[in-house]
Amino acid sequence: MNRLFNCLLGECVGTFILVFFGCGSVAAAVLTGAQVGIFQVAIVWGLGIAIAIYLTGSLSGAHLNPAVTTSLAWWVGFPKRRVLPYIAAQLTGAFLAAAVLYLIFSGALRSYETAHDIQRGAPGSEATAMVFGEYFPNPGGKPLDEPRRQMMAPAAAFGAEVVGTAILLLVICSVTDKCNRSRPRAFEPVAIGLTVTLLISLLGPLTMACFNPARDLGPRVFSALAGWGALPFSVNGTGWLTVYVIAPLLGGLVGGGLYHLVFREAYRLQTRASAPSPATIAVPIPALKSSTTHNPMTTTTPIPAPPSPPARYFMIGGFLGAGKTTAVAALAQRLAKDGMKVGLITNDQGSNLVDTAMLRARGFATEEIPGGCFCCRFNSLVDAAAKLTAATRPDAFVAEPVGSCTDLVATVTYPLRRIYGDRFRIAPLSVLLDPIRAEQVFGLGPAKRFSEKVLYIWRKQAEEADLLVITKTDLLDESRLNRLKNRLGEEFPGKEILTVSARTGEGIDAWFDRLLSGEQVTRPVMAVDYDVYAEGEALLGWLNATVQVRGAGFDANALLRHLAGDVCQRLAPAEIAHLKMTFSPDQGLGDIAAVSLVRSDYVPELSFTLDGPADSGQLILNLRAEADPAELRAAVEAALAAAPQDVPGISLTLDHSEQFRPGRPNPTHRYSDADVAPA
Ligand SMILES: Nc1nc2c(ncn2[C@@H]2O[C@H](COP(=O)(O)OP(=O)(O)O)[C@@H](O)[C@H]2O)c(=O)[nH]1
Ligand SMILES: [Mg+2]
Repeated sequence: MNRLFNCLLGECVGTFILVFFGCGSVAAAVLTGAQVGIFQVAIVWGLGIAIAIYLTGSLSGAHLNPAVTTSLAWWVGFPKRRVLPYIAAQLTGAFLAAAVLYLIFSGALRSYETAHDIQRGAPGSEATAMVFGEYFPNPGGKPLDEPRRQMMAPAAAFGAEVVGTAILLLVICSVTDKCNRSRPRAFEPVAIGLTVTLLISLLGPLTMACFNPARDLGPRVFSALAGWGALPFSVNGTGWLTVYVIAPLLGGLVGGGLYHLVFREAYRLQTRASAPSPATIAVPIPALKSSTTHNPMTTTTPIPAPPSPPARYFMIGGFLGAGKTTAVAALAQRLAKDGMKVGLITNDQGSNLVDTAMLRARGFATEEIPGGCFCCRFNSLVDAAAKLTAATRPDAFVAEPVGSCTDLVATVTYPLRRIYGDRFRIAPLSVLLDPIRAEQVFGLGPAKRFSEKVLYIWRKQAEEADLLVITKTDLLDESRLNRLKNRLGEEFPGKEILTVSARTGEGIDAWFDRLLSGEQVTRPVMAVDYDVYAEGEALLGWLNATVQVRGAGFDANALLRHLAGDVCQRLAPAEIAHLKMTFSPDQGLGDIAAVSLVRSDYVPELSFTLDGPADSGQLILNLRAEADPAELRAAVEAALAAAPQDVPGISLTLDHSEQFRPGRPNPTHRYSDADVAPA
């Protein structure tokens, strides 16, 4: 109830501000000559709309217009039961703004009427009634005579309002879509306001440019009560209904439909980068001297013609929960800021990745490789790069391998260099370390929580790093950080160690500068005991699930945090390596909530939050822990069943769930020292 009240307050106050500035600028222009020309009125309207959206966007979503509300309900799933309350609030806000303007301008109105011999309510008094409702053609402060009426047929006025509102809705939906990579982010309200400015500049002289039934009907009704009587409903016949109510509603549906059926998919395609390549060529892969496993002499993997210069290829490795996805997003942002187009590649043993959802929600072109690690799905990795190239021709790829994967140099980066050296410039391999987990491994902090075979993978990851990057340094004081650095120096002599915090930004630039300035240097291939590696991976249970959530105005942020804590408790004493969840509301335009838990003795942290309440949506859950997959499933099912007790009014349906232990790693290629000897 409280949330609905906030929404209605937002709509009422927002529409009040919009009409106050908008009709206020018309009143000032007509009655006092304050604004010279249509553009000055239009820019005040536009800025007024932007301010109204900034003020109320987080309360109600700032529809401020029945055409927006009905279009979102029709196309985007805005709850239908909220449509009428929203419209009522908008009409109330518009009516109140008209009343306040009337009080402020009543003296000016009277003087103007006296000076121009206008009798309020009599024919010709549309000259002043236009301060409130709208008329076609624009009276411009004068009675509408017959020759002027001839210039604007009702059908043309209807068409102008449909087209104007359609453009407005298309812009609103597109600039607020998180997958539209050229959206103006913090300036979304300004872009929407300026669109109205442009539309008024063009169509204002004709229909007065309504595009919003509340903006017209609220003040029109007020003017009828304030002395203009029946005139506001008779000057244009039934135009008050057809041109100023029906046409904007229709235009809203058309614009929303254009976005939903064409633009929305196009933005997602761009982000998914799954467009087929029109210009791909088949490249033979040369014979390899792989020391293990199958070695196809040729592949039909289509590789797009090489970009020039070769694309940069960054791989950000590290154990589960080390901070890889966070770093990948930060690196992608930095590369984009440097003017590069970026393609991201995520990877998992299963499907339905939280990481992919999070990176796409940030608007990055992201390709997901499910069903196995990069090393075992080398051709899929190359395919993913090809798809991204076909869609957006990135200058740089950033790949995040599975957090339980090691031996990436011998199985991924060296083969990439050897086979596709003309297409990729491979950056040094970064391996990220969560400092608290690292302290545990070295006995510097709380007791070890994983079995030795799992920690074998952790150590091998660190051993093969070109750059060892201690993340989350905001969690440690300087002395603990120095102690950890010294210990890492002893364990991995000669290794370049960097320290960063994505949260505070400390060290990030230095790391990225290092990545951008260097290329991977060939070193002897690391020895790996694949039996121990396989046993370590198999100790980790893996669960990926999707869940449908329904309710009425529930707090999705609280739901995620609660579920994460509950799953963790139910799994104890098994150690969680990473539990992450996203919630994507059905009625949203790309916003998501996300939570992450990286150790059983820690707290679930929200990395994305939803501003408002949700009614329904999809939850993606990824859980990796040292436990039997059946136990993971039982803990998740029990937590889902118990959730409605803590978040009343919701129902959760497990749509899909896969739980397993990763199979034995079986790399497509594995290079030996002989393969990588300098040419
Ligand atoms: N305190 C802190 N937390 C971080 C930092 N970077 C990432 N995290 C958190 O660590 C958790 C795991 O991060 P994520 O990037 O998903 O790790 P991944 O599993 O290696 O991809 C999330 O809750 C992040 O918000 C950081 O610099 N400081
Ligand atoms: Mg990740």
